Amino acid sequence: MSKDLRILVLNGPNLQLLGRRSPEIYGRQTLEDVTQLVRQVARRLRVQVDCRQSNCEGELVGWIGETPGTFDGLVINPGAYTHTSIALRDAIAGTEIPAVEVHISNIHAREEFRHKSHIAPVCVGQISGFGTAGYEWALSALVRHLRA
Ligand code: CA2
Repeated sequence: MSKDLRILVLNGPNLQLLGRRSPEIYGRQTLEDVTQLVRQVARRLRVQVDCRQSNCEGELVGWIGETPGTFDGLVINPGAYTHTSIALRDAIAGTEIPAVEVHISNIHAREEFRHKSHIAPVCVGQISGFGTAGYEWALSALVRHLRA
């Protein structure tokens, strides 16, 4: 019996607003709905998940820094820090944790400042534009990568 994989699922700034504002961009599901979806997928895949959200860059960096020995992989929607945070990128690169970046909206089809991700180059891959279903695919893609 293989050991359960432990996956940290991080959501960045303002994602606590999901389902309450801008449904034309982000849909109607709340962050709690996303967390339920991720937990359901985790049960099906037989992995452990810990879902957290923070508006604070330093807190996200701290959580990533604590992953060695505690988590095997990371699913992250860095929110607007995607486009600004070298600190988050360095945290992922520094811990060498296999990570998948997820976005609800298609960042490449939006304003130009959203086209650049500082995070994607240190991730296994990026899923963008499939709504909250992207979290399901990010988790299953990461688990498949970790088990390969
Ligand atoms: O599409 C995504 O998942 C984003 O990461 C969402 C970020 C945005 O800055 C990225 O460019 C793309 C914004 C998260 C804030 O979410 C809100 C939800 C409802 C109402 C207002 C903001």
